Amino acid sequence: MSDSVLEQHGPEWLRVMLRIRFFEGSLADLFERGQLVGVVHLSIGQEAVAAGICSALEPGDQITTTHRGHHHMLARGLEPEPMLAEILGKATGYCRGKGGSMHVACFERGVTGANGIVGGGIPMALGLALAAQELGSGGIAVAFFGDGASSQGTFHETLNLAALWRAPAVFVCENNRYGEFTPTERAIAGPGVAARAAGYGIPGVAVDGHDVQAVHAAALEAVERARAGGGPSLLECVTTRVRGHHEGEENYAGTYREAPLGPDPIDLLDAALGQPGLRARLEAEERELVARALAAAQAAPDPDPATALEDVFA
Ligand SMILES: Cc1ncc(C[n+]2csc(CCOP(=O)(O)OP(=O)(O)O)c2C)c(N)n1
Repeated sequence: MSDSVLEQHGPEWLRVMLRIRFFEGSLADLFERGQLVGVVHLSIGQEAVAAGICSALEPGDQITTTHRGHHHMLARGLEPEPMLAEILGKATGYCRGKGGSMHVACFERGVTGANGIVGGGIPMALGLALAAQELGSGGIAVAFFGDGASSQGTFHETLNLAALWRAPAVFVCENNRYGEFTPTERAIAGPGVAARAAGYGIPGVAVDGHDVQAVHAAALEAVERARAGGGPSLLECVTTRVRGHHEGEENYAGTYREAPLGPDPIDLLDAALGQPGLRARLEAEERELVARALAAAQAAPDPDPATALEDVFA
């Protein structure tokens, strides 16, 4: 990676990664205090994947994400306040409080949806890519999914069709080395997720997902290929899930982790940037932004029960 790429994107990467860290830290606190209803899956430790991929996209591109998707949405430019409102079930949330953490969507910003179904977003991204191809919009679609999802039928069916149809899509596997409580080596056959691309005759690359520069460089290549009509690629970002599978996992904590945690992606970028004072300034700004967003989201009204059947399509 050239220094100019780091200069161009580095401060924004650092900002967005800090935003994600504080945003999710506030969710962990809320959960611990019993103020967050339902299940929440955090991406702390995985911020570089979201920042590196989303900074390679254009405004008209689209993403699909998973049950663990706050980082993708924040990196795509969704605002912390309506996201927090959505997660808290408030009327001012992106989906008027009816979606919650696992179903945030914002079509205007190209976030077609989080998804509680493991592997569910992968075929959706193919549909989005085909629509872009058909309409000649010039856009591409990115599917984010976990290592666990890479053994789902949806993954294999989608890669097969995407390769056949040269769909403008990038399939990003965020390999955080666990599917719930099972380490990937006990769940995934063969030489790894990236190698699965060979079965469909498309490029498959594995990168260090803690290193935002490496993620971004690989993403740019895949995105440019897709946009230029060169078809889809598979990108495996090997990263670390620092928190449990979901918050409140205390029954299992410490019982299944075997490998040590990877490096902190924020520390890595901070060291690469080598700009004393930048991190402290951005930390203060982002901490404040998230605190304000949380206060506003908490003060927002609950949805009116009379609207319960609005926005219901099936
Ligand atoms: C089709 C389906 N099967 C099982 C589940 C239960 N489940 C929720 S998350 C999860 C693990 C997914 O692992 P991975 O794809 O690696 O994503 P990660 O949680 O590591 O981000 C499972 C099995 C589900 N939600 N959907």
